Amino acid sequence: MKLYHAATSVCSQKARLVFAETGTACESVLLDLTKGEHMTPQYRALNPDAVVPTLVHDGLVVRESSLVVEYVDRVAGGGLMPREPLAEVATRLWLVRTLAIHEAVNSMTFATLIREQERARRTPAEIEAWLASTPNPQTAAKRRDLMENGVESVFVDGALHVLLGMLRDMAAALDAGIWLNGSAYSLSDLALTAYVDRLDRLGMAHLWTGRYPAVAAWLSHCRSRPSYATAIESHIPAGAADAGRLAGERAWPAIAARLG
Ligand SMILES: N[C@@H](CCC(=O)N[C@@H](CS)C(=O)NCC(=O)O)C(=O)O
Repeated sequence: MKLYHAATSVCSQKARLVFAETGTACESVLLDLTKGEHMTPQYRALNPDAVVPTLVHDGLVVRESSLVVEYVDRVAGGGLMPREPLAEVATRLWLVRTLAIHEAVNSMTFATLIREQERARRTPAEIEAWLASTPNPQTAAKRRDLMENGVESVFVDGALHVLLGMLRDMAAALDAGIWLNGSAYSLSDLALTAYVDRLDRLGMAHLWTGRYPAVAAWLSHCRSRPSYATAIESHIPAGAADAGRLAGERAWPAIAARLG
């Protein structure tokens, strides 16, 4: 299997987790998104929207991180997909929901960290040229709004709606055990780790601390698994952690005001 991925992208972290959890070997093709290495014609032939991750196996191209994790687990024997029908459908629902959760986490990252970084390193004209190069015009419009309005963007309100729903439903599921499907770690936990981890790294754990202590405990259980060090922590450059937390902390009062 060959995995095209990027160091700090949340969906790449999610894809790397399944390789670490199942002990599956892969050929790694690390793309630098800041240098536009995902925009080349060669990569866009595999992934027309120019996003990571993409998995290639025996000529099969698998896009969408939820499909990547399900596929790799299945090839490895399916040990992370619950067999019991209710738990299986609950897991599949989380895998589907991560499409919206990804967009929400992406909006929060753009509204804070990426907005600060891009405004510091590019002129307004360069930012517009970068946004215009985004293949999907809807994504470009969303990012333009987030770059202009930061946490005042309507996309932040939409993101908070999705994320509060995720946290509420995670806390309810965690009533039954330390993992989302009870006593066994599964693809549900794997699929959500990178998103909740990113929110914490953006200084946004206020969304659950106090209100949903089970989510905080769940995150520390996920972080204590060896897969977390391999798939997430080891790819985060020194110094990057502080930038995210500081950007999120600066934005938090305005976000809290939107929560009402
Ligand atoms: N729903 C897709 C989302 C993929 C996605 O948006 N990936 C981001 C990184 S997490 C990306 O490649 N962004 C680069 C860009 O949009 O220029 C998935 O889960 O695979």
